[in-house]
Amino acid sequence: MQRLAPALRQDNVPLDLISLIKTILAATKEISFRVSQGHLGDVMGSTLDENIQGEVQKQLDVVANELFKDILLESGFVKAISSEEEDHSVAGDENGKYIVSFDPLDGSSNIDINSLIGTIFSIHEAPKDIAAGDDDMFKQAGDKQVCAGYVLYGPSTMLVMTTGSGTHFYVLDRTHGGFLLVERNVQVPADTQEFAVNMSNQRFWQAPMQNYISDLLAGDTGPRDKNFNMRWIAAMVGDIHRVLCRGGIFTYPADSRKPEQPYKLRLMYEANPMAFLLEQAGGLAMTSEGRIMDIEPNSIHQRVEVIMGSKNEVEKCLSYYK
Ligand code: FBP
Repeated sequence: MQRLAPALRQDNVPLDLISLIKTILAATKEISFRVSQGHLGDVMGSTLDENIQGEVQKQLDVVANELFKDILLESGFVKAISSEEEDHSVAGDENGKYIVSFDPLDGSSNIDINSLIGTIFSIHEAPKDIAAGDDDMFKQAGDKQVCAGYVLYGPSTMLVMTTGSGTHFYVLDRTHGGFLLVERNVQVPADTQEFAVNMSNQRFWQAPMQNYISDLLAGDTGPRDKNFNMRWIAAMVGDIHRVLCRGGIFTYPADSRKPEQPYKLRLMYEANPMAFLLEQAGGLAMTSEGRIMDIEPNSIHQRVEVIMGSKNEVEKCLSYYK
């Protein structure tokens, strides 16, 4: 099996980007070890602090964020980072060629139940005309990402990544400590009979999403004329990984629980990287108004509606909004 660096060179990835990717993966290997320690590692439970999203931070959120931040900022490749756990972007090397947005631990609510969690990252080139400490550097559309991926801390630790030449799967080989390529150019089936949504929010959704999901639930007794199964891992990395493996539709629709905040998932370090991975695997990644990677960000913690996965099923869902 091919190691990471030769696999990336085969995709003509620039050497400094390969070095940055290897730096990111060094942090995820450490996180993978800490996660695998569970109660033995004294990283379970919550801190007394809240992040800028108003979420109580888990100890592992903080540990993972510090690990990631330190390793990236001292690497020399990074002009600045933006994290789910940081109020603002953090300056790195003024001459750094890249900027990195990341969710150090996605699916935090799964930490204490030993369920699936992961790290999500998105890399853009650093604008030369904006200072390292300025959040405006990150206001670049998802379409300008040069690399995106996640590391899933599950029974095996998996890396799923794209640099624009397809989406590839890698597994962490604990014997020599490196990621090995296990599947190149993953393709998402265009059709599916599996959907993922937090059903408990149904009464707060807009009418088109209510109607779409009701028709899925009606199965072969309804207009879709076939039965659908539901899954919800409550960690985007886990739900999207399943979609990449066997197809499906994943959605976190707009809802009226908090009218001032209709969306849950974050554009820069959740929706955009997943969108790049899915599109490179033949899937679609949309809001009810358009393509996620066309969105011009207005803030580093901006939230968006998410409807992504198998191409034909996403198009079917969007037809309810017409
Ligand atoms: P964080 O855990 O990084 O805050 O991510 C948000 C998230 O956990 C997603 O991974 C997941 O898809 C969603 O929230 C789960 O939402 P809910 O709590 O409504 O099930």
